[in-house]
Amino acid sequence: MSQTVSLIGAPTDVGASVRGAGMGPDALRVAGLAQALHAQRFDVVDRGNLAGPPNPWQAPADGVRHLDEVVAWNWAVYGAVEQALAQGQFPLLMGGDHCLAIGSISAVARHCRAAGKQLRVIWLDAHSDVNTATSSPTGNLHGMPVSCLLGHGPKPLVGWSGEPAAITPEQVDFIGIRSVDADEKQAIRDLGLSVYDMRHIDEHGMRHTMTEVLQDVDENTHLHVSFDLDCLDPMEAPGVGTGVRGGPTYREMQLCMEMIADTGRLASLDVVEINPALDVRNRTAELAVEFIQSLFGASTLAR
Ligand code: Z70
Ligand code: MN
Ligand code: MN
Ligand code: MN
Repeated sequence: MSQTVSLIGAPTDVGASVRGAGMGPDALRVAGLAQALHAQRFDVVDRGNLAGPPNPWQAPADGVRHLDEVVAWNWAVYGAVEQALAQGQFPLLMGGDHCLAIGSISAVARHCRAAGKQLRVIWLDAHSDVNTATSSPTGNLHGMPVSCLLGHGPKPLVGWSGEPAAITPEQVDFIGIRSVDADEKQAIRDLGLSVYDMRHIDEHGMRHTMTEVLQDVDENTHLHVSFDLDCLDPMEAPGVGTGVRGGPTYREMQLCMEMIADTGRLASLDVVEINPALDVRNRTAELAVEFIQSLFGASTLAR
């Protein structure tokens, strides 16, 4: 019986610094995501787009922008991911901005606890997304999802997994990081987070980096990948709101995806921060589809 992939669209940019990521789900559909997975012999169910409030485009209140809207969208995401997992399907969240990982990973964490699985999160990003309401220079919640999941975010966004924290610092590894705010640097040290920044990748290579990240993945591991497209170098992926130069190349990212696929333990995925308003002929969404194919086991020589 082949695995069913559940595509969940969350068309919003309420947590972002730039408008446009709300068009991400349709950009992925236009780029042929469902057809690509189907060609790899997966069953694909497109659940369509979730509904939620519009972006009010307000200044921060108590250090965060659009808290009510971010809660509403994440609540919808939480429900859809929970439902897909309960039905034995693979939830693939199509964002939307990265604040949506709060709902997605909270649902995954609850599922893992009930199923006795060991959750591991791989955070592919240019940014470390570990700001809090007090540390954030912008108030944008797409810069805070990791803190929320670790139990340090604004109260309405914490505790959704049924525990005070959805994940512990040991459960997450960051790959490709090259933009970290001053207070985030302190938080990374205080929390002991595993950050494989671009210098690490330059010095040790993607192969060595991913070997280290994946070394204790076993049969009982549920691997969740949270893929922010701005992880890539903007030369490869121009359609993102906050591109930072100096990211992984196409080849490095392909190897990263292939090595994750080789574990056979990938069980849920977020694809976020694609901004079609800033893209060039849907290149970034098409690139995302290629990487997703690799994550799902496509390789040059295997059938
Ligand atoms: C900055 C902040 C961020 C994504 C930008 C930027 C965070 N550290 N995350 N784009 N995906 O505002 O907190
Ligand atoms: Mn991010
Ligand atoms: Mn980012
Ligand atoms: Mn680790």
